Amino acid sequence: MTGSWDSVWRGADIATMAQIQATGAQADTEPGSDGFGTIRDGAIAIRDGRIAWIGPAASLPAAGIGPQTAVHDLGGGWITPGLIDCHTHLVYGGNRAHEFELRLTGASYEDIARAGGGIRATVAATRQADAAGLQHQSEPRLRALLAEGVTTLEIKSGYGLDLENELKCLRVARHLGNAFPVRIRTTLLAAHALPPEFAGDPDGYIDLVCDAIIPAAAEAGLADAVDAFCEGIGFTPEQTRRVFAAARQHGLPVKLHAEQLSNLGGAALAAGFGALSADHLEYLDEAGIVAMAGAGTVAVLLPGAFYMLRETQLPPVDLLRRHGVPIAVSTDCNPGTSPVSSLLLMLNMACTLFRLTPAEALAGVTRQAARALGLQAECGSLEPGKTADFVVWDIDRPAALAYQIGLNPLRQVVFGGRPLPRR
Ligand code: DI6
Ligand code: FE
Repeated sequence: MTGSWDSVWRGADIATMAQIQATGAQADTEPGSDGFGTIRDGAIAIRDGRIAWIGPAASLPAAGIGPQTAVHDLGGGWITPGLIDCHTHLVYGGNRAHEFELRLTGASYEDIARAGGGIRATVAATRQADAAGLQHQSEPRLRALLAEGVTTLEIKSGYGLDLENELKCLRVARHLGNAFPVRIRTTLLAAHALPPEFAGDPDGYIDLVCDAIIPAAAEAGLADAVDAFCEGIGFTPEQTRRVFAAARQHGLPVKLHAEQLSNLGGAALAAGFGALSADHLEYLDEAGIVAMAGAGTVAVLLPGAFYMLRETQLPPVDLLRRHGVPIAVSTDCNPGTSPVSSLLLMLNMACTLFRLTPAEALAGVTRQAARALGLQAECGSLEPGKTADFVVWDIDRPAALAYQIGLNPLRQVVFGGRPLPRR
């Protein structure tokens, strides 16, 4: 090897979360065989912010450790990839605690939306805030996620609903990525709800989205993807198709809020556009699953929204498994249906509510979440060449991350090879 490493971290077990090859026998000592890609008593060597070597500490090539190499002896614990929250609406103004109260006395989410509350209430508060105010209101949510080891995060717009305010939200999201040690991907979700000024004219609003908002966001480099809410209280499949066609014209990949409250065939539509992900999916049917499997579209499950809405229809997890659809898990951090800023809690809920195994749930907030953002070559698992984003936890087995509620066992975050200041 040429030259020495910048740093080495050793003396912890590692859940690499690297993909297991489906074919070929897996020796017990190789990573991957337990679903966590475990390396016992492992070591990670870092150069230029990337993983240069990873394996059992006993096999670490001594030649890589030079006088400049910072060697961190951990003395136990577990290392996982930095967590990835691949579906959030983290940038918004105000809150909807009052609607929470209304829902507890019997009003449904759809009732409140039809009465002008819901998403539109947040739109009013978001439009009212300037960029600095919006950032200020969003920061506590971001800090909470970072405190639990999130190193990559998606943020959607969708509470501006006009050109100026959608771009404002995307700029705030980008700015958060510069101000905090986190990789942020932005998604334009202008087709989230009908703004009041377009009441009765959804097609007119979709014209604005396709002809003005998507082109402007693409031109300004403010969006990494385009999303829509395909639902009875959102937009029709035909309107969604127009949004996707405009995204494609501007070279932007798509994602979709699909089959959350009803089955409109949104997941299959999204798969037809090679979508990165289809999200929610409680009402997804097998035809949609087959389409997703064929397109490599990730199923993003959002147990926080399921829980808050007291939904009873479970996403078809067994069928997703059977068809080999990758499953990710995320907070859906938003003021209405998922006021959640804890990805660790989502690990627990993915297991208790959706019956994911702890290994599937952890893959859902690492490797599969990276895939849902098109970042699988960059992060989401600990392998040579990938960014050195990882977390050291005070746990004795990875399942503990999904097991404990309200206890944060995080010891240390390393982001792009740099250890972040301890809490
Ligand atoms: N589905 C959701 O769960 C969120 N948006 C969406 O399309 C809810 C957003 C909100 O209620 O503010
Ligand atoms: Fe959402």
